Amino acid sequence: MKEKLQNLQKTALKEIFSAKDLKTLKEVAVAYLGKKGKLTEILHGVKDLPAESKPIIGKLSNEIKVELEKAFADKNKEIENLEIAKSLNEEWIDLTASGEKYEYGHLHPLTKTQHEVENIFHGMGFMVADGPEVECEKYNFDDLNIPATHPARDMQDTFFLDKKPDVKLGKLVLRTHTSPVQVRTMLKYGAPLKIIVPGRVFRNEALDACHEHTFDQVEGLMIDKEISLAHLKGVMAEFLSKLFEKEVKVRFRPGYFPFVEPGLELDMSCTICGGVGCKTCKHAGWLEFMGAGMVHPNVLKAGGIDPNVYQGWAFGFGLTRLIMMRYGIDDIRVLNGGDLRFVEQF
Ligand code: FA5
Repeated sequence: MKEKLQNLQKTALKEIFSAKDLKTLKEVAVAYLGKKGKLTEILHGVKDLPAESKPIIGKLSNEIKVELEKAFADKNKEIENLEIAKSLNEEWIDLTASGEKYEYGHLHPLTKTQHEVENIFHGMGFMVADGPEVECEKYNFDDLNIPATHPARDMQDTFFLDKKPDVKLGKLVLRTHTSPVQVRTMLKYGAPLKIIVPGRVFRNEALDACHEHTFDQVEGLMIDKEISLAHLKGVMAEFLSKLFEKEVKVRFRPGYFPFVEPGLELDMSCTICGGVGCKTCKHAGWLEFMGAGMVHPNVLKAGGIDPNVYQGWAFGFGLTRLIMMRYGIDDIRVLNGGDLRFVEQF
């Protein structure tokens, strides 16, 4: 009997130590210490043993019972701790981690470049002026010396608003360029004047990769005493070199705009090849950049400035085309197309 008890003790301890989870451990406990457990049955049978072995077996059985109960309790704690550690490991939170990244919106490349353009001109003492997108014929055309016969005043080129024309201001139009802000600011501030005017303009265009009906321009105007085209050349070379972060040269070619005299086209040296000639500049070394010229005396007069005292120059370039050149965009329509896959690249 003693031997049987000792074997039971050995196997019970072995099973307790090798239990991997609480369920198995509980099954082992029931098998030995439960109501019908192996040790319980022996304990119940002690009373029927011969008198001489009763105290010995009774004592031994009780000792084994206490030992097994302690072993169960210890193992139970060990398994519980292991399970807690395991779940902590699985649910572990790194409070120092930087967290989930949120997608923030950002400025459109057009707006970003507009801000850069404004900053550079600000640095050269230019004020940023603004004007209405719904303009009247007087400022968009008449005051700019654009005659009634000019093709821009044709329904096919300009969006006219379906409103009764004003006797003095004429019909309402979506401004076709930023130039109407020239006379508006001359009337408001007088001379001397140094402004740029970034803004949206509209033309009833046949659309293609280079032509939009809605695009952005930047107007420039400098009026003072003894102002010449040399100032324009200096300002534009400085502006373009700052924007492209490399030396950019400029050159003039004759051009015609009714509101300047003489009128000119300004080319910039190709920013890709530096003027040597490449595919982008069609091997010319130069890229067409903008229209400009000395402000026509009639425009100065319309702005209330005496052309015998003051003179100046004006320019207008396409901000949208500048951005295409800057980022190598080959179709203007993607800029205002609203496709996030395009915008997210910037
Ligand atoms: C003008 O609009 C004149 N107001 C510029 C000017 C101002 C000349 C002051 C002299 C003195 P032009 O029509 O060429 O000029 O347009 C100027 C620029 O706008 C062009 O060089 C081009 O870059 C851009 N542009 C013209 N039409 C479109 C269009 N449909 N889509 C995108 N950009 C255009």
